[in-house]
Amino acid sequence: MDGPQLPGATVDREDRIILHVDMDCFYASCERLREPRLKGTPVVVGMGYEAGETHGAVATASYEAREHGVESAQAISQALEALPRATEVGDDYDGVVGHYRPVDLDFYKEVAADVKAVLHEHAETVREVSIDEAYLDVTDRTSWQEVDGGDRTIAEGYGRHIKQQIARTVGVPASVGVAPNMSTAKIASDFDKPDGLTVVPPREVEAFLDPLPVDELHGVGPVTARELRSMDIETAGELAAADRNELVDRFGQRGRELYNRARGNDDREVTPTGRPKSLSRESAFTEPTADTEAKRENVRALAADVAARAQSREAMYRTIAIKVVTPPFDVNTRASSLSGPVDDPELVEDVALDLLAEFDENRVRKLGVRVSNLVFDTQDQARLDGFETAATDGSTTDAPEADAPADVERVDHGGRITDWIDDGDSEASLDRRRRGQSSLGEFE
Ligand code: TTP
Ligand code: MG
Repeated sequence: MDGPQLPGATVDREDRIILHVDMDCFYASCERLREPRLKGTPVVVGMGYEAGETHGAVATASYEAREHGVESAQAISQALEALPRATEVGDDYDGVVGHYRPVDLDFYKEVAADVKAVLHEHAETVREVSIDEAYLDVTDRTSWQEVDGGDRTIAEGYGRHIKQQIARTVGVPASVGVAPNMSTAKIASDFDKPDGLTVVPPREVEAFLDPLPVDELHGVGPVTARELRSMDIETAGELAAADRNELVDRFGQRGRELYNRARGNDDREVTPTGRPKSLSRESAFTEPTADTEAKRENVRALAADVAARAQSREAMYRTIAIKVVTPPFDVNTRASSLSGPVDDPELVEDVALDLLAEFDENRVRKLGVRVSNLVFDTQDQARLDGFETAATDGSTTDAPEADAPADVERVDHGGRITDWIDDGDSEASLDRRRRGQSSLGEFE
């Protein structure tokens, strides 16, 4: 939209204002909060690390430490080679030293809670994705209206204000991205780290994404990036200009998703934390199998798992669905909707097995079970926009969630170590599950 926009006015979807906040070298920034002398110095926070020891892995490093090659998931022993410990060098050492600290998650959670409090003050809807990351829908609070002769938007001022509030009241730096959709906002927050503020108004989305390497798009890991490169697709612009059918042939449903993301099309709504639209679990066979009993056994286990999770979250569901991936990557979803919400593990199993019967003859590489149209209590009915049709062939039609994992991408994430906290459904936890158990994950 080019014209002025009043805050609170009805907006087109592409005129939404989504803000993504990602704290800078978060654990290290927390350490600086209680030890201000560490400001401006190389700080390394180690998981499984103890003072004076060499074991453990780097959870995060301050940007000053990163300049010396220290990075997340590196062994502490390796980090120490690049950056000796401040306490261990002699008086005559004139090189750069690092300050090493063990992870203190309880303290970081307290700081994160203070940050989240600021975020909740500034948006009706906040989706907390991990300890240091959140999406805010601030459409009603600000506007894409241009100011300063068109140099800036009011939304930019709002983004800056939120950053400053975090810095003033909590004392830790954040990077903020503001854009009309979630995936662009996330790329924007990462664009100018640390202490960054990148604003991408609706009409600039295409130009902003165009030169970015494909790896910077959400859901593109090293494997996908390599495959895209083999198709001569290096940048988001090239992906956006690619033949969509060719991408779908190659990557299945994900091809369509990648194509859309590269064009800045992302309709996902910011859904508040703790209220998932669906709960699901999926599991891959090592080798595709046509063995009916193996498939049924798998679905029984997935159904039990999903039903138990729904119970633990006190969620009832109105729709039960399965996903069946047949070689090479054909994603079939089948769903059955009930007349009212239930909490009934047996029913989940029965319905899932019924839906599976259609695929008795098929070789299957992956199976999933999902419950959706969730109702958390009698007062609070979840949005009824999950996929609900009885047969959605070859494509999932539901709106993906904030943290919707890309299919096939599960094992395509390297380098992360595992001990961080989140709300259980976050990208971080999905990444972790992908790494630890490449055959078990969630599907949305
Ligand atoms: P990130 O936001 O990925 O990293 P960061 O905040 O340290 O740095 P950046 O400025 O690039 O955003 O992760 C947030 C915190 O999660 C991080 O401070 C430490 C923790 N973490 C781990 O414990 N293990 C990991 O492998 C990573 C990547 C992060
Ligand atoms: Mg961060």
